[in-house]
Amino acid sequence: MAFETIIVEVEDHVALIKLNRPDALNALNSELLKELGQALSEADQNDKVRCIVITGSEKAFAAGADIKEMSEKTFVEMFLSDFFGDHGDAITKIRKPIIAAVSGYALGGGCELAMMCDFIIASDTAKFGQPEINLGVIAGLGGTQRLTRYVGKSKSMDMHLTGRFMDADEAERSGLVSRVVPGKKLMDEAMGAAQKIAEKSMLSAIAAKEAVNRAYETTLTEGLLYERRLFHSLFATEDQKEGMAAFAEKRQAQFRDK
Ligand code: CO8
Repeated sequence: MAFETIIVEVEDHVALIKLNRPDALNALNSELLKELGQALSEADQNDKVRCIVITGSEKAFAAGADIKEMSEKTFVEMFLSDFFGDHGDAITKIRKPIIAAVSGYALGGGCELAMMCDFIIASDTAKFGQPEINLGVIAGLGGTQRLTRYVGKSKSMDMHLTGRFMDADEAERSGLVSRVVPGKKLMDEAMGAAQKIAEKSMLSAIAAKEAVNRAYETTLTEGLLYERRLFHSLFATEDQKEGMAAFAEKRQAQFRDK
C-alpha cells in the first residue's frame, strides 16, 4: 500500500516506518496518523515482521501535532470528532515491539508518539519537549500522563509548565530514553536493537511487552502475579524448551514462535 506521509520498508524481519512530511518537520496531521496506524497494524499482522522501528528525519522526529490543521477548530468540532482520540489508541494496541529512533525535535505530539513506543533510542541531537503551553493549550496525546511516568512529577511539571526542551543527555539521565548515540549511528543502533529483538521468540517478546506495560496499569501485587502467570504459561511453548536446551548445549537457540 502506497502512503503519502510515511515511508515503510520491511527488511530482515524489521518494519522501518519513516515519518515523511519534511516541509512541516513531520508535524502529525490526521492523514499521517491515519497512515501510521494503518502501517503499524499491517506490520503487526505481517508474519515477516518481528519488530517495528519508527523514525523521522535528522532534523525532526516530529515537531508536534499539526498546528495549522488545528488552529481554527472549535471546541465542538474537537469534542464531537474526539480529535486524534482513535490514533493514540491504535498505536498502543500494537502487540509487536516498537522502537522510536529519535533525531532532532520530538515536541508535543512528537514526544508523545515517541513515548507511545516501547522504548526510545535517541541521537545526541534529540530535543524533547511538551511546549503546548506556548500555544494556549496542553498536551493531548498522553504527554501529561506518560512523561510523568517516565521522568517523575517534578521534571514533567517543569516541561509542561515552562515548555522548555530537554536535550538527549538530560533525557537519558531522566529515564525518558534508553540509549543516546551519535547522530550518524542512530539508525544502525535502532535497527541493531530491532534485529536483536527479531531473533527472540515472538511469544516471549510479546509477553515481556505486555508484562512491562502492566506496571503502568495495576498494583504491584497484581502486576507481579500477572508476570508470574505469564512466566508459567511460557512453559507451554516449544520455544521455552528450545531456549533452555540451547543454553545447556551452548548453542544459539532457534526459536519458531511455537
Ligand atoms: N505544526 C505545523 N507546522 C509546523 C509545526 C507544527 N507543529 N512545526 C513546524 N512546522 C512547520 C513550520 O510552520 C515551517 O513551515 P513553513 O516553512 O511553511 O513556515 C516548517 O515546519 C519549518 O519550521 P520552522 O521554520 O519553525 O523551523 P525552525 O528550525 O525555525 O524551528 C521548531 C523548529 C522549534 C521545532 C519550530 O518549528 C516549532 O516551535 N514548532 C512547533 C512546536 C510545537 O509547538 N509543537 C507542539 C504542537 S501542539 C501538539 O503537539 C499537541 C499534541 C496533542 C494533540 C492531541 C489532540 C487530542
